[in-house]
Amino acid sequence: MVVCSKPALDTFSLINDFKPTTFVSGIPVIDLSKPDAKILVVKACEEFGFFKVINHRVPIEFIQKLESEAVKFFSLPLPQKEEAGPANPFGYGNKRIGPNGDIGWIEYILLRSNPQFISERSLSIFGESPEVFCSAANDYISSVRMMTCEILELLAEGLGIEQRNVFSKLLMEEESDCLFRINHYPPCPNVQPLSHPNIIGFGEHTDPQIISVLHSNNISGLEISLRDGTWVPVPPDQSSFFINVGDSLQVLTNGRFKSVKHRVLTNGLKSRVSMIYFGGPPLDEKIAPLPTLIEEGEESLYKEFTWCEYKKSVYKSRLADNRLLHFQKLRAAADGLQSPDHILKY
Ligand code: GA4
Repeated sequence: MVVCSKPALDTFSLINDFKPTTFVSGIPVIDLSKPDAKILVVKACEEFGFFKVINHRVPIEFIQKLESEAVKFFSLPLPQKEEAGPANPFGYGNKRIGPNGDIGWIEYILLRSNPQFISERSLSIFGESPEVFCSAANDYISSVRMMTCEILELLAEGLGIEQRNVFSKLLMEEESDCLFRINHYPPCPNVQPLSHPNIIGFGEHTDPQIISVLHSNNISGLEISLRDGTWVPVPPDQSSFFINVGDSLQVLTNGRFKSVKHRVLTNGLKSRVSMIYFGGPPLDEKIAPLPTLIEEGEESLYKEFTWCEYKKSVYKSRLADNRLLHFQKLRAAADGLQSPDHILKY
């Protein structure tokens, strides 16, 4: 069982290590139209678990349409937004993230990404005219899903795996458990550089799925954690997508790819809107290191689990918990086979 790392908080999470970070733009940028993309994506997943993609072929109109629908929704009066139903886990959420006391300066819509679910929930989100939101969300999601599968196939190729769709098929199955989240980080009135510099929008965490694909408007706030624990701000770029390796891909690659820890800081003046597609496998899918990725003399670092088992433990955890710890083989932890921030920090 996963044990909560901290008692439930009624206040906003605070960042203990706040210090002004310098502008760093060393984040890998992958041009999906270039032949070296498959090599570079593997490198980025190994070094950062994170990269930005350009030339992604997701139509800009799809992005703009859905973002403007989202802005319309978030501008509604609170009681109307609440009619979308509380996010437990799907629906409209305000400040509360997940079921275990995490809180952020955020409101959001969390949905399953399949068209039928989107269509049912569009009714409660946009009661009067759900069609526009529904078609905007479905166009966006299907196009982003195609790009995600292309990236997963590049990763398989780059890793030298014969079965090109070994990862992408997990997202293509009808039973795949993919989610879609639209976050709105309103300007945070309390942020005054000297008094309260550190109220957070979305606390540090890794994503449990295989891969996450994020688009945001041009407002900063997203940060990723490097292997040495340094937080690096990700300069926003609304013409690109940002890709996160999730816990499940870390396991499938036996720790070769790193599930990236990330967080979102608040902005004192401007609203940030982000849209994230989470690529998850079917509930009964077994998650374990791919045998072709276990080199001679190497062992599997993780116990096999189904996505359903992992999800159950995820929903018992707090955002900042290291959820993979419970699925790691003891030897792996004892031998320090993984980077110390995976084993020792929690
Ligand atoms: C993090 C990634 C996705 O946003 C999410 C989140 C989920 C939720 O908001 O309901 C969780 C979080 C996320 C991991 C730990 C649990 C569950 C909130 C939380 C405290 C939708 C997901 O799949 O896991």
